[in-house]
Amino acid sequence: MRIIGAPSDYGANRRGVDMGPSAIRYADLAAGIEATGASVHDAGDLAVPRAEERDPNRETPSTGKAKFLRETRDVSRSLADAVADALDHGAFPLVLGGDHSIAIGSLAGSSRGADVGAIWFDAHGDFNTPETSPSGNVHGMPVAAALGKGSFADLTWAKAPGLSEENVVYVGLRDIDADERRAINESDVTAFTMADIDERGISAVVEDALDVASAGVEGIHVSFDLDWLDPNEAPGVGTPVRGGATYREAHWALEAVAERDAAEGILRSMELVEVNPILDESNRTAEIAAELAASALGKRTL
Ligand code: 5AB
Ligand code: MN
Ligand code: MN
Ligand code: MN
Repeated sequence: MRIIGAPSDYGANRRGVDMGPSAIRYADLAAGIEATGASVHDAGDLAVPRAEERDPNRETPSTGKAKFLRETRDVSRSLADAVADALDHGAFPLVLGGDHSIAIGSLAGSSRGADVGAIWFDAHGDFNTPETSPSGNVHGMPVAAALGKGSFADLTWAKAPGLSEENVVYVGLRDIDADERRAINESDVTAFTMADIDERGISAVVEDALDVASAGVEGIHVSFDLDWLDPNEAPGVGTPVRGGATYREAHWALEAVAERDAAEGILRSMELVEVNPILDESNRTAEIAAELAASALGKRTL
């Protein structure tokens, strides 16, 4: 497997998330994955310019109020190439963010020349477009971008070639904007909220999510925003929302992904995003991210 760092914070409204890849590596990411029997090659970080040197509002007519869209495009393009290159060499791409805007690149790379599904573990829907976004922050837009919604339809780098709505599944939503809710409900994506987990349990929900994401495609991309967890577990995130997944629910979810992968070979690529070491407590959130990667890649208790 190949680790790819994407230290971009252009999609978030605050600095710090650019240090996520370092913090997750520092939390013994590679050793934890090697303990599963996988060999690890760390490809280092993509080159990302410093946000202080850039103007967030250098807009063009097509970018609307999306901030740093040009920088996001550049990072997304190089990340898409890095993910596609790993897959071409038979290596599993594990992408470390960075804010969630990097998922535009991961999805574009993972679905280059292949039909893929996606499971989105997140408090948020990330389904805004430059037209609907209340913040202008692109980390609230990557699902819409990858599906070619709104003005992203004109931006060829944003659309993930082999991704279709029918194979996109959310797990654990709990904070959606008004226009975003309308768009999700009108789309063909499948959305499980925290209330679904409360009612049915994490196990039933994740099994359903795996069925939907993997139906008729070559593999799935797992996009994991650490703010899916409850902020008491994972405080080092920029947009915390109460009422999130527990530590065990998060591990169980990714253990279920690993189990399905062992049976059907469906896991194609993964990313861990939104770890902000400035807001964290003793690197706790980065440690959880590193542990979760090992769970997804088949770490076993017995
Ligand atoms: B994250 C919000 N919906 O669009 C927006 O952390 C928050 O990648 C987006 O899920 C949160 O700005 C983005 C209010
Ligand atoms: Mn997100
Ligand atoms: Mn989120
Ligand atoms: Mn966030």
